[in-house]
Amino acid sequence: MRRAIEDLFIIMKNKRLTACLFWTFALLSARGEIEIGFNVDRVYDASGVPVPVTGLGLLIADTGGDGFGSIQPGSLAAGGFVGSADLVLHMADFSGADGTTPGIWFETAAGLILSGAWTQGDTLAFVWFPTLSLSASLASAGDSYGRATFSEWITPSDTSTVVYQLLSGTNNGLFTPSPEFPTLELADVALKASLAVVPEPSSLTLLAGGLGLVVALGTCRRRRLSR
Ligand SMILES: [Ca+2]
Repeated sequence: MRRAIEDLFIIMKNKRLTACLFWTFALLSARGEIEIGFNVDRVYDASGVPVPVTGLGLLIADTGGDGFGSIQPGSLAAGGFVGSADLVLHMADFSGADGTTPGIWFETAAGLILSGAWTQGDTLAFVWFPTLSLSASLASAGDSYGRATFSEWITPSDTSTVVYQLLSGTNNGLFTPSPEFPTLELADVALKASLAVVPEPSSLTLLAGGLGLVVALGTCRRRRLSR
């Protein structure tokens, strides 16, 4: 009888362990990884020269739901934020395709997990910094960059894989539009790095304060002269 009771306890214990393992596995599966492939066939620097293979490309997500904000000075890194709460999902240089042809960014952001403010449906954008590199990824005021976004580039659901594309009218021919891979095709002029890193708000305040002082001094001088 005692042996039978002991056996029963062991069976119950094993069942609890099995149930525990099941729920742990279920929870891990629910937080599945996302994979985003991103193909860029040709983007340019501010003057229209294709981005060198050392240039920096970033895949970012609009986690704040307020669009993509102006980038301020600071170090760029995957997992960090730029603009207006825009999460950097992936960062790489332009050497991922053949390593020699400028302008091509061919990357897969794998192992991403939705967390914090980053949720399914958040719009994605591709950002490129022609003059920065992986070894010099500190954005300074005045650095030029480009940004492209498309309503069909959205954060997919858990455990899904997507591929998005950005093409130019005179691309390198490596990628072509495909219904499988939501593709934004733009004219070359729209693919130039025509934006610039803006000074930090504190510098702007100082600048505004400085301008105010200059105006005030000018007014005082005019008043003295008119007396
Ligand atoms: Ca935002």
